[in-house]
Amino acid sequence: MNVLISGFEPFGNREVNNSWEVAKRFEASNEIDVCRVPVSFRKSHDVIIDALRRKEYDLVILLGETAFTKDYVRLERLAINYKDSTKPDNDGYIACDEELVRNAPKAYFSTLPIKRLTAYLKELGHKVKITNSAGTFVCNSLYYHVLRYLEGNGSDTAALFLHLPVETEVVSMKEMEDTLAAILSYFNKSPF
Ligand code: PCA
Repeated sequence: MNVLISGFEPFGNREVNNSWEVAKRFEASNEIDVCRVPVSFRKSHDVIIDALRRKEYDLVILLGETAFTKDYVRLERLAINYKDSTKPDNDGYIACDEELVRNAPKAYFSTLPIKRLTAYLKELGHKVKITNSAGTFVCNSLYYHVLRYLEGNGSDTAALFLHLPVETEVVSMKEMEDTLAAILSYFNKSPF
């Protein structure tokens, strides 16, 4: 099983990004490629789409961090064709009430059966929740572009975005890592 896991570089006033800190823990694993993505509306998806062009993956897990949730890892159900931000991305760009792609679908949904997956993770005691908005900043943009690319190419590659908390008091880094490992083992046992 070939898996691609991505995490973002730091942004805002943070010196690390938990998504990259977790992604890189999987660097040495067999069959897993890991890549670090810039927090850039313009460039983030190019990094992933280039990787998808070079190699066939069964599963792509995109990771990002969010300050809006402390108590659980968010399994993002969908991405919307929209960007709007109060803070600049790492290129200094502030999006204002814009579409990501003109005349394109309003949303794309994760191609994983995330209800089943979430139930499985909860049974194991992981702190997870399905959420229905990945926001309107770069994470949503990356997710939208990747899902659009996969659908447009009739790809069988499954994709999911996970938002990890910035704060690690309730959900530790180890717990985030274990949650991701559980998702991979679920996928291994019963490919979606
Ligand atoms: N979080 C931001 C972008 C990069 C990241 O880790 C977001 O939620 O859009």
